[in-house]
Amino acid sequence: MDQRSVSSVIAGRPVTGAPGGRIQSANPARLHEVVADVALGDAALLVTAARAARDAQQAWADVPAPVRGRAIAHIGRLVEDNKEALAKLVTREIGKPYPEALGEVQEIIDTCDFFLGEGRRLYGQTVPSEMPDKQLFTFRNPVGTVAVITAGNFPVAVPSWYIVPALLCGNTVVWKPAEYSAAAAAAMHELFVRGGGLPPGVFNVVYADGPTTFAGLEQALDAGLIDKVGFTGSSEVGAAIGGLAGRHLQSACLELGGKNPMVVTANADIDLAVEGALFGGFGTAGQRCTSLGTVICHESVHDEFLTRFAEATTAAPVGDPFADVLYGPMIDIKFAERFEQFLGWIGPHHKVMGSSGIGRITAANPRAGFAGDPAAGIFCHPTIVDGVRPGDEIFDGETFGPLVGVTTYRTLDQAVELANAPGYGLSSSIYTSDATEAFRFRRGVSAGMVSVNNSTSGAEAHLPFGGNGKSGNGSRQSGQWVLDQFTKWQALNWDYSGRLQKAQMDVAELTPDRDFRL
Ligand code: UN1
Repeated sequence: MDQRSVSSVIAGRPVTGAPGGRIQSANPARLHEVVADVALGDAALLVTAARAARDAQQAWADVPAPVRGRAIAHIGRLVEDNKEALAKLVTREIGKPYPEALGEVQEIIDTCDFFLGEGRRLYGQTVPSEMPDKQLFTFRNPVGTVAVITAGNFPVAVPSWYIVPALLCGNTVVWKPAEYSAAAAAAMHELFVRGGGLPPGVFNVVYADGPTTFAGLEQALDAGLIDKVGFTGSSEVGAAIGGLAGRHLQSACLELGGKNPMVVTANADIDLAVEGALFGGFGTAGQRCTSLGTVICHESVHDEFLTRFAEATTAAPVGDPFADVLYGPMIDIKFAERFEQFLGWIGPHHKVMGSSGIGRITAANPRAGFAGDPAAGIFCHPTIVDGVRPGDEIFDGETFGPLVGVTTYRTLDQAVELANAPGYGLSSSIYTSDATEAFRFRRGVSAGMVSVNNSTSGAEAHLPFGGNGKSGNGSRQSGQWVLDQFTKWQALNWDYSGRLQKAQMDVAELTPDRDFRL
């Protein structure tokens, strides 16, 4: 299998040397297979990249928006022409099952499809003035230079949610992808630069570890080289990045963790709910920010749901992500190690189901029907934990990995309270055949995204994506809503009366007859 050599690219030139050291990005399904040898940068390199982006920004903003839209169109086409190759690389590097990886690449194409037309819109408004011979207008201006820092569970789709609209709006970009998905990142970067014919400095990529990135970002912000930060990752790091941006009077675009609830009501279609819980909870080995956290089941259907959910989970194929499986490996060893800690939260009052073991799947701790050799990679058993309740770490905290909690409720108000209790607010779902329940849940739940009779994951690429509470600061990505992240409104008033007309003062007023009564 081919092994790539990956290094940062700044102002169109690959960076030589590795001031931050070198790491190897391995295939998590076959750890002996190195996918990329990655040269990491240091904080100074991030600052250099920000300066290159700053230098290129004005000329990029001067390219007419419809022309930038055409660049996005060409990027989308080139990604489409390379869909299988990029998806294969995603599967090899982070272990996402191949059909899901194809879906991930499709999400880039969909994002380009949406924004190619935005180049010909990017509408401002004409607004009437309160005075004659005066006209008001609004314009969307690019924010300037954008730093995008992304996780590796969606190594190409989620970055495109930032990068495509940022470029379209006339910003230049420094992208810091996850180190463990560097090969997929490098491929995407090349497709974007070549496909879009992007001038040097418009789209830069820097590989670096987390602390180095934070230090470099701080220096770049201090130097006035970055105008906007986009970050997808943990709530903890998101809070630190949000704080850093805030100190520079900026608001970051944050897409953070989730503890996404699924309510199964008394009148739910149980088969559908089980299917949704299986995909939402264990698809991508539970490593989506939208993955199902806790099933909140009406007490009258709890036993039936749990039995069927456990059966379906026990029977689900796990293993080689190129085989026909529900899920493959953990995306990186650090996620497997953290997942084992989450499993330590299981207490004596919990009932564990879903597999023949818990934790790492090995020859000594096997999983029936496993596809491939578990010892070759980092695979974990799916785990259902029944009887979770507020105050349990496993109920309150995000458990990134193949783990789903189950609890019960009696009234819909209780279900909403349980759904909101962990304090996250990314995605949520309700299975019901009662429209009133669906709308009451929508109104009460704190999540930015709500599914009815659908799982918590699998949002379409042109609806607002984002969360509240510990899941984000209310920023939204995708569709028209993300334009407010990457543009600043400018208001223009133009007085052609030839005299100074003072707002609020030199305004004509018609005389109403306030004493009139019928
Ligand atoms: C993420 O896990 O960061 O809605 C994003 C979904 C995907 C995106 C997930 N379209 O599950």
